[in-house]
Amino acid sequence: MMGFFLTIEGCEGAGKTTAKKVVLQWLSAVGREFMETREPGGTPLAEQLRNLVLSEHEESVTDTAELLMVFAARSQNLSQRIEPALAEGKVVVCDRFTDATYAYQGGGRGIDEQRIAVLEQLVQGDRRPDMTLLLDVEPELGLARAKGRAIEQGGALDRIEQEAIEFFHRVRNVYLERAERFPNQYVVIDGSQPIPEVESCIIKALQTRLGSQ
Ligand code: T5A
Repeated sequence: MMGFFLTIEGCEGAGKTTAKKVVLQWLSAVGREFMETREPGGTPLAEQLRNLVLSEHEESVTDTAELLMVFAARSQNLSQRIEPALAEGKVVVCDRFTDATYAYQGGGRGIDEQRIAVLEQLVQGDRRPDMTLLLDVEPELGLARAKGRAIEQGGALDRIEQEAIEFFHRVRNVYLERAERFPNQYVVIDGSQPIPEVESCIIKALQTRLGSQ
């Protein structure tokens, strides 16, 4: 069986974690082997890089340093976990991938798309997601949810979550532009719907793309 690379994307609080659970349950129910991971992260070293990206520092973090850290983490995750799992024919379910880099470092920070594309090619070669579930919500709603969850868990917002609302509007716009540009890859799901409706959209998309494999 061929491996399948599925990524889940969206702004803060769009419902990715909720979506991931539905995907994993569906894969178990149909008996498909899977491996789950997230970015930045997925390996011990990549998780350390994640902490560096998301935590606050006394010195300011340059946009280029942030970009390189997410790609350094990605290189580790690809070589240690993603490529081996795909080679074994598994479905890889990854919470965010390079589309997040285009959205956050490209849209949010304003780094030129061509510069990101150079690193994408260097780190990934021709590897691209087979399918991306984009949970789309207005940033105001997503951030309110993320804040609600942070309060519930007694945590604080991370370095990126503290950006101004305009940052997240730019992030969202890039995601939606990419969804239009790559219609075979993207499935856009309205993440502002109640959870049961979001779940049934996800299951429909999985049946369409993976049901016959
Ligand atoms: N990043 C990442 C980059 O800058 N560049 C990169 O290349 C990469 C890979 C990673 C951060 O790193 C950045 C982007 C991010 O800022 P993360 O943990 O992946 O962080 O992302 P977050 O967006 O912070 O993840 P969250 O956990 O906040 O959001 P989720 O997973 O989308 O939201 P979820 O499912 O936990 O839901 C949040 C709350 O809303 C409720 C849930 O119950 C939960 O309480 N909820 C709903 N409520 C009502 N209706 C619905 N439909 C709901 N769906 C969820």
